[in-house]
Amino acid sequence: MSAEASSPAGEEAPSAVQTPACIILGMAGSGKTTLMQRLNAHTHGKGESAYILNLDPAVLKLPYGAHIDIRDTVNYKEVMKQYKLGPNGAIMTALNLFATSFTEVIELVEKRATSMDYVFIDTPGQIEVFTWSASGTIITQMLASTMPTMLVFVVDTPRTASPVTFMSNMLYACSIMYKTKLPFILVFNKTDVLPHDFAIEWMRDFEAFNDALSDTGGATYMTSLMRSMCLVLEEFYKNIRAVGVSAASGDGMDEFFDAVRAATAEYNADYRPQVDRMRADRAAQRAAAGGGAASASAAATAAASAAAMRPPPPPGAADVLAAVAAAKAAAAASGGDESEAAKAAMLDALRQDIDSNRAT
Ligand SMILES: Nc1nc2c(ncn2[C@@H]2O[C@H](COP(=O)(O)OP(=O)(O)O)[C@@H](O)[C@H]2O)c(=O)[nH]1
Ligand SMILES: [Mg+2]
Repeated sequence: MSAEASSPAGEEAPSAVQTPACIILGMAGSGKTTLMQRLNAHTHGKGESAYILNLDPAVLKLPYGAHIDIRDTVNYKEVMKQYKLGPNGAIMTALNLFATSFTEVIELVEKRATSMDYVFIDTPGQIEVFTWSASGTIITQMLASTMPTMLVFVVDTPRTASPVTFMSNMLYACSIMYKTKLPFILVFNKTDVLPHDFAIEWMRDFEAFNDALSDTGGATYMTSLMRSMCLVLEEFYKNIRAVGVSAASGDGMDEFFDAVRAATAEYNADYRPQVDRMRADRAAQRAAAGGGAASASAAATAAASAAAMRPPPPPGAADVLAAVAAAKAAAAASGGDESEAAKAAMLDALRQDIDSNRAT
């Protein structure tokens, strides 16, 4: 941290952690947790190591040992009682509460990850809790600004064999990729039950998918909608990697790790430059908080040029990150506890999300 703050402006930021972090996402029951177990076993089998995070507060039993487990910080059943929430609201609130300490989690991961080969992150059963919540976005962005981060979208292959289901799964995956702009790996799981060849064929060959669609319903309005959607998806397919695995049998692991390497390279080429600009931005903010008028104006210039170069991050997370950075800087300037200040700011920013969640 201090090295980064003291590096002269314009100089290449010191290379951050190079360990790839895989955020495992997918619909409930797609096999995220089983895949986590498999990835953990596979890495250890190869004499490599992995740092494991569980972000599912509602899971009863984990088939792998987690280095960081959300359940150690937040009691999901208590959250349900205390905030009078149903299961989904409680999972989301638990994730929000956990996010308030995520600055510390990141510091820990950053420290440990240098001696690890991979970081794997399990997410809640219900995908939307992670992908469409403020805390999920913040957690993703914080990881992505620390190390090569990729999204691993797990699909239940046997349950996506109908063209219409396949299409809706792909559109969902596509929406998440464009929301985060992170490297994306599509994992067709459970290939022991049904091989994923059909999916790869549908992704590569528009006509083959069209034929499959025609077989299912004829010329209904749905199929014509699907055909237009297909054109949208062609672009998505070009930008992602797809592999078939069986978390149960361990098939396809080598292909998966090839995809992780490719996604890491993509992160370093496309996403890392944005992160470096953000780092410069943050260093400038720190300088502004701690220095005199001259450094403040230099900071303002640096921040303005960084803002001009970078595509706008999704709303919400950016505000929260800025609020946290400001609170930390203020605490540092006044000799207060930075970590407590960051926590309070994060909680404040997330409270809105908790409230809107309670209303539904
Ligand atoms: N046959 C088969 N079943 C699997 C595979 N992966 C997961 N499952 C099963 O799918 C169910 C849901 O798995 P889980 O990992 O809990 O899914 P999650 O909700 O996405 O974390 C469990 O019954 C698993 O045993 C697989 O590769 N093959
Ligand atoms: Mg799970």
